[in-house]
Amino acid sequence: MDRDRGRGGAIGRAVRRFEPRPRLVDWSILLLVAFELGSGLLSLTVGRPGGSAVFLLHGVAGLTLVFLLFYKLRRVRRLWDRATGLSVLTTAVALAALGSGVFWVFGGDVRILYWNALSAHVLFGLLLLPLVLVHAATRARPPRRVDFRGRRTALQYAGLLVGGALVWRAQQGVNRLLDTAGADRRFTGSKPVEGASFPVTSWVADDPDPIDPDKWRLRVGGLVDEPYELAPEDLDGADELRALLDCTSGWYTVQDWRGVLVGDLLDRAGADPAGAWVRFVSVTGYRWSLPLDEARDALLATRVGGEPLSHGHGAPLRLVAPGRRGFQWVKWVEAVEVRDRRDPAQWFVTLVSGFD
Ligand code: HEM
Ligand SMILES: Nc1nc2c(c(=O)[nH]1)N[C@H]1C(S)=C(S)[C@@H](COP(=O)(O)O)O[C@H]1N2
Ligand SMILES: [Mo]
Repeated sequence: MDRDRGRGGAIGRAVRRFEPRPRLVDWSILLLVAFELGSGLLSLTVGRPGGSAVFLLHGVAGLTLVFLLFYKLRRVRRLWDRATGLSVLTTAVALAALGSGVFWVFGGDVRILYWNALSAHVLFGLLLLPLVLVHAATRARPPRRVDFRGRRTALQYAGLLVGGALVWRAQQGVNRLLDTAGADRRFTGSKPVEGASFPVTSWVADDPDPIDPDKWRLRVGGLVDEPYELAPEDLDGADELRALLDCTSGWYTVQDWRGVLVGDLLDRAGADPAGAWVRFVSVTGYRWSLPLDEARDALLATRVGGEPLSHGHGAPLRLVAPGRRGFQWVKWVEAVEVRDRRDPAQWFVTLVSGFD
């Protein structure tokens, strides 16, 4: 308080006016960190602009968290005890999560092996919630009725959220003005990769040997009237699709894909009325399912940009699923299965696929 009074001025007054009661600051930080983790993880599944609010809320809540951390840090006393080490670590990881998020948004990146600024951000984000929980368990006091009392608290929070939203808005403007590498991000945060060559992205261990086309067959089956198999030459179709591949590691590319429409493959097998989902399975076990109607419009591609797929991009056959994030575009597909239900195990299977 004395410090602020000394500083006086409009900023000092605004800082004091919007400062919630200390216990509320603490508990709101916990809440916002949980929200960031939830919205961050959810955002990885969003590929269509209809879901862009998830990214907006994630950004606004993250920037609001900056204000709350500011309040929190200016009141911490320099009293060392057994829990101080953890408190310092928690603060460092919180700043790293916020900093790496903002750094990425402004076009920053660093690359170390598989890692980039966005994946570091996700890692810090995952570490943060358990740290904050343990920190809270050692330090926090339950909020009291009086902490919530009054219109003042509601107005303070409204003010802080509006502040977060304004900073978010300003961030967009600054990004555009300075024309940073973050300016042409998609709403998912991914940055463009132009041209015919784009990264090969696979999960850590999902790395099969090149597939011998003479031995490989595509199986179309499940809930169909007549299951059948196709060889590579039967799949070198003329259906074309320009589609955007958006990887959750932060890049996207628009390519012309060529192959066979899944709807045509299914028509040939004859539909069972119970069919509602279509599962695409890789030779590695990696798999993803799409609702039947969406799957019909997806493509199984043998070519990209007029050239046959390379092994890394999924030869002889890979799924092209417009509007879906990259991890759902199964590579090295060997089976298309019509099913009556979704496949919750796919989340787990894709994460561990390739590990023995
Ligand atoms: C697993 C957890 C998380 C994931 C997957 C995730 C994902 C993302 C993504 C994709 C962006 C880029 C959005 C864009 O370009 O507009 C982003 C930005 C950001 N994230 Fe996270 N995040 C996670 C956790 C967190 C946590 C815990 C915090 C806060 C401590 C946080 C704070 C931020 C901030 C401040 C930004 C920048 C927003 C902006 O300036 O517009 N994130 N995050
Ligand atoms: N079988 C299999 N398919 C996969 C993957 C994988 O690891 N295994 N990676 C996915 C991810 S995360 C992305 S972004 C795209 C990348 O496709 P690309 O390597 O052709 O760029 O493939 C997806 N399909
Ligand atoms: Mo990806």
